[in-house]
Amino acid sequence: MDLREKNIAVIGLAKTGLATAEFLIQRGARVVATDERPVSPLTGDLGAARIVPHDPDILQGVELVIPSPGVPPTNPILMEALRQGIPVWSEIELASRFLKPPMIAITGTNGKTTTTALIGHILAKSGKKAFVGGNIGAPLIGYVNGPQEDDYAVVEVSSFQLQWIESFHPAVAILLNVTSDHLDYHGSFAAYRLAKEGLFVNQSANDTAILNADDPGTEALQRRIAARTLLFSSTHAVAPGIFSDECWLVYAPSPLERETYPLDMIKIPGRHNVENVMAALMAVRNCGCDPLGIIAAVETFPGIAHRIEFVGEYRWLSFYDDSKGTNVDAVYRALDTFSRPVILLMGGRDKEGDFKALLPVLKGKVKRLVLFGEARDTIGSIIGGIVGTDYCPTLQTGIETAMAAARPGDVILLSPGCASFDEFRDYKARGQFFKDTVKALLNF
Ligand code: UMA
Repeated sequence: MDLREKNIAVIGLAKTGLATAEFLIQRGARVVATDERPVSPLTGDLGAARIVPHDPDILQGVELVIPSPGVPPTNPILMEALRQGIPVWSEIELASRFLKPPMIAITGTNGKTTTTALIGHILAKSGKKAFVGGNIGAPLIGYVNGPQEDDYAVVEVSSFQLQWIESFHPAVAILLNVTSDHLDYHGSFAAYRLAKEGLFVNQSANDTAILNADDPGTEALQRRIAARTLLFSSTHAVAPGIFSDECWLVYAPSPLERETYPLDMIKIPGRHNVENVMAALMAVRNCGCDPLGIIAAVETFPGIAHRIEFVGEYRWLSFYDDSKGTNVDAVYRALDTFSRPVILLMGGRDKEGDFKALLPVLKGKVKRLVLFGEARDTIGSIIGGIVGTDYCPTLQTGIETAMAAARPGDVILLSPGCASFDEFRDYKARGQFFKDTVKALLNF
């Protein structure tokens, strides 16, 4: 694809937008760039991009628009571009047109960062070179701007990125699960699911689709996709695919092949992580990694930060940081991993979460519910009072309240079920604040 002299608008100038503008400039495109926040002058090659107001008028003469993932479809520039029939592509759509290594793409409401990191970890331990990026951190567009010397590109993709694709085409595509999230962006659960399912639309019979047999939408999806499908299930036997029984993962890619893997190779907690490992395992078997190497790699996978991460123990109290749990299903899964009484810290900025879905687990698992931040009253109006509930303006006061209520043997879990933006830059900053505050309060 020749980008020379093409007029392209880049909307949003954080990680993705800056990397996109840099790529486009190096390919000879004429770039106008805009952000709703004031932007400091761009330096180096990026200085060639013209910073313009955040206004639909910038679209005059523009042939392609690249919005950052965080730019919602209701953004006036995007709406005007669509009205005028100007193509809108996400950065992954653009990047995929220049990508050389085969792509393993991972999406899902929960578990996609863990699964992406795990696939990268197994490939590396198996002696294969892999780029690991996308929604997990390094934008794919930055990678295609470099030498691309890896055997595989392992790419976490979000529904925001999938919203604006045309020809995006992974060789291996994984959909881990779909539960309610980002309804404020997509408008409905159906639209959210549709965006996620975009992962498979350009696949052919030579590609592989890895699907969760326990997800209610999978059967219908399977009928619509052209790729060879492998299933995973943590509840029943499936074929072709992988399932878990009491002690083993049983992988049967065809009627004549069967491999078993010990369940206790998985050190990261929870049934959801068994599912993540099953999906990752099929992807890396597809890349030729051998079973013994896979077992050794899974055994040494430490998990990812801010995902049910053990912070420390003090006077028989255990602290866990699940700041990455930004939707209701993630909270459900986090609670499911504990057998001890939990004091749950939930709150932040609501994304129209379906909080009542927590009702079945609250009574059995949660000893006290500490709601904090902007969404505290909204959450409280739905699930407050089922167990003892506190309302705190900030995470700091929430932590202090949780500590005051705790007794030896309790778990204090931050699993917010909401976005962090009411108080923090992102979920990482929120998780780090939790860890630092807990450590300071306890004088670790
Ligand atoms: N902006 C506008 N106009 C708007 C809205 C935003 O100009 O109408 C501007 C903001 O002022 C800001 C920029 O756009 O300067 C922000 O863009 P962004 O939110 O897309 O930020 P990036 O730094 O580019 O990060 C994005 C992903 N962010 C989101 O999806 C919200 C990062 O995922 C991703 O790691 C990064 O690209 C690299 O691929 C974060 C995330 O929260 C971790 N993802 C969601 C999730 O995992 O649930 C999907």
